[in-house]
Amino acid sequence: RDDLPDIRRKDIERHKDASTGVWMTYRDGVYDVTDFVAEHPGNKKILLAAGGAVDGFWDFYAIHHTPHVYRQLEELRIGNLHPEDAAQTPASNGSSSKAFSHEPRRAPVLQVHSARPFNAEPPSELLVDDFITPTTLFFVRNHLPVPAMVDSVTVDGVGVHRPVNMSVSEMKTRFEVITVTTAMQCAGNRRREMDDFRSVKGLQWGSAAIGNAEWTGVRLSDVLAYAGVREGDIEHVIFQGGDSDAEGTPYEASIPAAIALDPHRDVLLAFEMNGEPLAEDHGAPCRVIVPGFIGARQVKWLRRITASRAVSESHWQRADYKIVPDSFNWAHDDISEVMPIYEYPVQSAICEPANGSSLDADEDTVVVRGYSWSGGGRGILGVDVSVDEGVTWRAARLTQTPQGVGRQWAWTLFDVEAAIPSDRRGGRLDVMCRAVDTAHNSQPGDIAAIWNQRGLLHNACHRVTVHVPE
Ligand code: HEM
Ligand code: MTE
Ligand code: MO
Repeated sequence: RDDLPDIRRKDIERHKDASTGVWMTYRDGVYDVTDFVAEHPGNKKILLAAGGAVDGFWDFYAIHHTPHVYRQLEELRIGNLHPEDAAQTPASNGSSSKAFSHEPRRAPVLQVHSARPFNAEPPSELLVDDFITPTTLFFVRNHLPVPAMVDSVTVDGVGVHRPVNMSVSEMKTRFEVITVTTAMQCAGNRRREMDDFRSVKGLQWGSAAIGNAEWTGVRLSDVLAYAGVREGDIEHVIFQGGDSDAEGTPYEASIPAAIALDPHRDVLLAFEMNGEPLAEDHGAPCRVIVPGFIGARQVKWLRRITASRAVSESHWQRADYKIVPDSFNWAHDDISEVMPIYEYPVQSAICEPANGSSLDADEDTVVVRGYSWSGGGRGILGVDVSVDEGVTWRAARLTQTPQGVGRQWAWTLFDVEAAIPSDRRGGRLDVMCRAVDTAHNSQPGDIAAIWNQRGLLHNACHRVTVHVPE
């Protein structure tokens, strides 16, 4: 960037707090992040690099190595590191290789958003081929490196008069083992579309950060009852993962006690997915499954369960996974006061035809296939598809499995064959879908109504644009 001044390392080192402004470097760029610190999605961690280089930190927090983050960083650029200092900056030291020594092999078909920690989703066309998503196609959302094997789960906290420390094989002998089919969706699913509308911060997920699987395990309510935990004593149940950040802070999340203690909510300590022991990326040997909730509460590599009067103190519970409206001011408003997201609202998306694809030349109809789902155990009543900008809608055929009122945890697949309007020949066709759940909630028509700073819960009406040959 020739238009910007050269800045000496000594000057940068003098800018490490609010009084002087906070500067940092990445490669040979100098950035003023003073105003960005409060809204940084990774919270105050950014200050570890104040007055210095982020390169070494980003070895570990490699989620930053995406075009999306680089673009946001460039907006903060104020200069170039003076060539003499740049020559002396040690390259990144590779300190992360030890932290990432437990990463498993992954299916090459997955589209990778971040290699370290690993975040990937399948091509959405493949998602609708199976009602039960094959494990190798199931999206992976890791905030941190995959940990070394966790060997047991402990239960402690308020009201626990029988402390528990058990391995998976002990769980199997002590409690009833059940299998529950439920979809799991990341709260960031479809974020890329929201970002296209107006920039948001976070991984650029397409529409396949969702999957539907059979989970086998024991009921959390049984385990809590065994430990002596009773409703009324606690408000929340906290789950701690075996994965931790560069400073040793583990992944953690919590759910309301009323959900955790209710056997009808089917909250599981799961050790199998689709009839096989859990894969490493999905939380082996044991993870929490909270049907109808966003993925972030379903803690993988489960190590500790704590009965508590308050929500988890973790970054992911207190500062992330919250709907932050436009008007929220990061410097003055308190993010911990904002309600954490638990249940997912009603969602649907078209997987076939794929956005941007071309239809077959000799067809006069288009087959539209996709998924729909709603959180909180609400089922799907119907999915409609439109090929004329929403003027008329056609009901799709649904594939679903009956699970009982209020416990419709699995997703619903849909398909419909629609006639291609003749005036679309040789041009573009927009295909839209919208679902209605059993509480008669429907999807918002446009993104503007639900846009939020972190790009979460994007469930506005989905649209794909395809090319129609002559
Ligand atoms: C997350 C930007 C520096 C630690 C993020 C995200 C962005 C971002 C956009 C969201 C990423 C996503 O979810 O896709 C920046 C910028 C920086 C910076 C522009 C400028 C210098 C740092 C530093 C650290 C750090 C120095 C650590 C020492 C984190 C962490 C997260 C994060 C822990 C959360 C990751 C997660 O949700 O799993 N940052 N960051 N960041 N950042 Fe930074
Ligand atoms: N549990 C731990 N320990 N660490 C994590 O990073 N990610 C959460 C959740 N559980 C996470 C975790 C998020 S945000 C989601 S969407 C789901 O796991 C994804 O589960 P999957 O990777 O099995 O698809
Ligand atoms: Mo997530």
